[in-house]
Amino acid sequence: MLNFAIEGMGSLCSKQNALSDSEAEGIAQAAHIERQIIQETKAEKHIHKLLLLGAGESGKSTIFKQIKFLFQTGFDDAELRSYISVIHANVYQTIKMLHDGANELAMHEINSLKYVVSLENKVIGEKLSEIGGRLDYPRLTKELAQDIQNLWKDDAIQATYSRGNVLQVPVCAEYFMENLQRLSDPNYVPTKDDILHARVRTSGIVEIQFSPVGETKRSGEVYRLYDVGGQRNERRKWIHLFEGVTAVIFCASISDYDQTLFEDESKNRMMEIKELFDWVLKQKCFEKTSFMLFLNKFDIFERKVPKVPLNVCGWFKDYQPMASGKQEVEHAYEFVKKKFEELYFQTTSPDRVDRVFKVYRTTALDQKLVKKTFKLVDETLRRRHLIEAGLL
Ligand SMILES: Nc1nc2c(ncn2[C@@H]2O[C@H](COP(=O)(O)OP(=O)(O)O)[C@@H](O)[C@H]2O)c(=O)[nH]1
Ligand SMILES: [Mg+2]
Repeated sequence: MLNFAIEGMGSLCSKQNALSDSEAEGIAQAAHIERQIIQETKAEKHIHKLLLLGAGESGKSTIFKQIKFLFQTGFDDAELRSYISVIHANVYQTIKMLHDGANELAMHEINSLKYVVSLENKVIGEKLSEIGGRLDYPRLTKELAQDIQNLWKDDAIQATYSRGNVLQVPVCAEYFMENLQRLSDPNYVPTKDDILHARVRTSGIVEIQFSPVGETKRSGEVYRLYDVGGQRNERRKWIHLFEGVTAVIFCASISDYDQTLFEDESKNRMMEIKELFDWVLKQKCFEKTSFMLFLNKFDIFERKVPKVPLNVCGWFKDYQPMASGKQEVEHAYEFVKKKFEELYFQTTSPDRVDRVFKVYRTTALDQKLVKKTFKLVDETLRRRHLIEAGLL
């Protein structure tokens, strides 16, 4: 409309030659702004909106960081350094959790002696527990790192760590505990792996725009990926993002089948994931949205399956172990995958072509795998785009 009006005025001007310089300048400016809006709207249409959804600690932010490393500029020096305090906080919180957890188990468990911290580490433990409870943590000095390392190696703490599923010990615990000397170096700068392991509970919404880089050229598609907080109190913020979404990347941490929720310790995490996935699938806004299901934390799943039977989780209670070793892991994985597929096909009939559903086995820490997975996601979405446009 505005375009038409401006053009019309333009021809009128040339005929009558009656506009002042400032009026002409105003008109030219309006036309410029209008052209920009049209261009931007066109460009926006090319941008596919991708939403990372899933429960807390499912790996959403790790995938988001990987995208930043893989298809964007990565983290500059200041950003890397901003993770020092996060990583040190992870260390302090972990050691406090293990120390206090050991005390708790020593008091209430039948076989309680193995959770009693040795005499030589008792004082250190109390000191570290006090530090871990502060709002502000001190710098991680070499001396403190040594204390933490000594306590970490205590048999009682190790016994407690093996009960991590009931204590909410973060999955990054072991990684950081094994790197304490490096983390406490006065010139320490976090590495890529440190950043990927660092755990911050996301609050609010962050976004990143990217285009997956092909082997030789850039993909034509541009994606805008949104990361959100996963805990229950964060989920009401999600709704604002639900319009016009090309695909939801739903992260499900499949190693959580024997764990309870951070925000409600009476609830099994896998049951929460099931309900959440079902709820997301049923959202009206997502009727034509594709679903990329990332069955994440496969590395932990693989280590857990031989030790903890899948049927400890109510959703998997009909699971029958079949083999041992690698074969059993595959069997268990296929079972879990099938459960998610069944859930999907309860809400979406298999003959529906307006919604694409793909399942990927992921370990969000594995950069090569994430890159490969995103290329597959990109291919699927591009194909879908062409079909929609009637070109395939
Ligand atoms: N071992 C392992 N750890 C993972 C994986 N994905 C995420 N993590 C870790 O799990 C923790 C929570 O991940 P995060 O991405 O913050 O979860 P979010 O709450 O969904 O954003 C972080 O410490 C990550 O490093 C994975 O596939 N394997
Ligand atoms: Mg997060």
